[in-house]
Amino acid sequence: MTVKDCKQALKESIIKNMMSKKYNFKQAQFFITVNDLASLPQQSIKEIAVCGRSNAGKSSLLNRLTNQTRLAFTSKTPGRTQHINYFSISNTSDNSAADTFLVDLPGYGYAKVPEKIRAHWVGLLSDYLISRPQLVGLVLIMDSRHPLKELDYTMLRFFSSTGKPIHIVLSKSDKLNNQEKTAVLHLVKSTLHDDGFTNFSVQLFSAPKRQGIEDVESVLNSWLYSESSISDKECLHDK
Ligand SMILES: Nc1nc2c(ncn2[C@@H]2O[C@H](COP(=O)(O)OP(=O)(O)O)[C@@H](O)[C@H]2O)c(=O)[nH]1
Ligand SMILES: [Mg+2]
Repeated sequence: MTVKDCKQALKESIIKNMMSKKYNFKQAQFFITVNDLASLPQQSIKEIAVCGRSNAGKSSLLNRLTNQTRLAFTSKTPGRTQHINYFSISNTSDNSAADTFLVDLPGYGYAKVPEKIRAHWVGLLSDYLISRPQLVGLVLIMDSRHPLKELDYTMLRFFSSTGKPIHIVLSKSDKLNNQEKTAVLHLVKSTLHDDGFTNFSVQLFSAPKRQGIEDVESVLNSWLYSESSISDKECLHDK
């Protein structure tokens, strides 16, 4: 195979992936709830985790992404029920061969939870973020009016040590005017850049206005397909 042929094959495979093998997040199905790290699924199935401070808008984003009302369930004592919810997703139209998990991590930082319990959960979350080989990327949700709180930084630091990508979703963008939207995007990007973070992306999101959902889908798809496409390197080896 010549380099030209290989590049053509690469192009075709990327287009094919984009056209036909998109993950169908709308068909996400509830899989399991776990309360501790020892009970995490054993399967070597790719995972994408979603985390954020309590009230940042995680359930609203997951609802928009998956159309699952079960995800909307909010506890009467938020921040106390600390479950990790697994949802299976697939790139087949009928979800018949689920090969990825969307992992809904517990919200952190809820003020009324005793400090000891909060610290315990931050410890569990960071253990999961650092040591889970199945994890391919982290979606971190922050209220666009209150970005980059201390615990967000804690999560960012732990996860960025793995070298895996982080996608930051700035929620409730409908509460901002255009100038404020531009400003918060710039603030988050430049602050993280100055702090030495590299493998991250940032977007705005509004659940009621349904703005930004395609951007989230396209980032998640790029993570899920990044390993399966042929690389330029392989093409050159094939000369
Ligand atoms: N205006 C607006 N409100 C939102 C948005 N996302 C979430 N909310 C509201 O913020 C509150 C917390 O949202 P929720 O999704 O339950 O947050 P969670 O605790 O992170 O799961 C709820 O009252 C939501 O209706 C958004 O994009 N725009
Ligand atoms: Mg929630």
